[in-house]
Amino acid sequence: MKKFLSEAAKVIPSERQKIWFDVNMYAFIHFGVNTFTDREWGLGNEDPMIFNPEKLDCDQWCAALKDGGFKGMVLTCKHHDGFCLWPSKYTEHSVKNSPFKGDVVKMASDACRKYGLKFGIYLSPWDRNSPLYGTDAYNDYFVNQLTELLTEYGEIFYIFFDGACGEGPNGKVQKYDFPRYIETIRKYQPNAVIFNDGGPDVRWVGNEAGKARYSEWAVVPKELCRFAFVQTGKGPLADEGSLDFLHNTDEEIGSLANIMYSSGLTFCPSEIDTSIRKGWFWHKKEDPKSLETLFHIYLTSVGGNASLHLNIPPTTDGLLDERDVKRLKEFGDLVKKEFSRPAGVKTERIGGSDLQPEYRITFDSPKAIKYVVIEEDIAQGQRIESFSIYQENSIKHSFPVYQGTTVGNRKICPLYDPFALQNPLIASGNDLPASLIVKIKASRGEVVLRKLEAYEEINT
Ligand code: FUL
Repeated sequence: MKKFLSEAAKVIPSERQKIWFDVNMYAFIHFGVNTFTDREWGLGNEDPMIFNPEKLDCDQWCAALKDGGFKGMVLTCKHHDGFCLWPSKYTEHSVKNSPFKGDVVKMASDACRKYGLKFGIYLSPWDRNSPLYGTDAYNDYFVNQLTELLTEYGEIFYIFFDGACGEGPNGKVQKYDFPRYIETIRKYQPNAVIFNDGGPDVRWVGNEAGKARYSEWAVVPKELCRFAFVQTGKGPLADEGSLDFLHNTDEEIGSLANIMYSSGLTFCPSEIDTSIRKGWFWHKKEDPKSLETLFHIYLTSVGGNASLHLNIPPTTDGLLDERDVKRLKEFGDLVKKEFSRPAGVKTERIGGSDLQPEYRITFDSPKAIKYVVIEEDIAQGQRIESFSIYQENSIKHSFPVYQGTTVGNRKICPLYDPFALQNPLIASGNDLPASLIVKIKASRGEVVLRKLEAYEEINT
């Protein structure tokens, strides 16, 4: 057991996963024939003539994303309807036969570079237009299209593979050749992470509603991520049972109880993909989510050892909707403001053991602290299982003001939620703390923190 835990503590990210964790917040752009038919899933028989975004301006997209604090953009180059936003050599079902004519992938990737955003692609394996779908030749067609995107548009940081797999015109279901797709990506864009329901580099959080897990592990059983690189031997109970049931929709994935039954662990963090509106494509009647909802999604995704992939769909004009642009700016401003005043003048380890260290963050005077941010040095592994935060002020308190489980890349602990009532763990009438204690209560190996900071409340 001890040997397995120390192996689990040393499961580490690849270089490309480290880059992806740094990007941490990127936008999804769902755009295509569905924008013009007001649908979410196209049928594959749309006339390319309907695609005509007369005011298309990818600079406008990028400027709004920058205002929102996003560091990358992922474009739906081809959705399930098979319509390509670039003039692919391998099909007529693309922008080249639309009145628009231009190469949207080129315009979007150029704008990203101009604005310092990373560029990524979504290429749907499910293709309701291709006559080849459901045959072996479709995999060649798909790899050819993938190769065009990987070789003609500069650096790609991320590729999203949708798990959806429907019936083709010939009634057959396509068997996707994922190992070949992955090999193609590694060949042309070795730094790009691949998202798929179960990895290899980034996995789906299990819902599209923006809901994060309470305890999110990046170190997970290989049973969940069949293409990911396995870094440990089997768990102590692997021969006594199995993890056949494991799916992304489970609440418990990397927990101690589960990993004991695993035949090996891998590093595969999760992404929270959700839309700023109800749908993925633009529909005039839909409004953006509230600032409160978006901010909570931020706190639990970026602040919950995952990344946030937020969809903002362009309109039929080819511009981001002004309602969304306004919301993005409010969101970016709020995130900036909430984390603009670090309060600690001294952060030190004050005791405990390597597995249960205790830290103190001291302020120059008593302060109203709104958030504590804890980061593990994820490059060395994810280890913390649980922790508590205590206030130090004139009264001696032995109860915590915050209790958490996993940490990983970044844990944002809101002591006072800006949209909620009083934190029930903080008794009203307490005087403000002059310092905080962070106590790690359980971990799988020596705790190595990259950051420990408290942020003061800002009232203006
Ligand atoms: C899903 C798709 O079916 C949706 O249309 C959307 O693209 C979402 C991101 O993934 O599986």
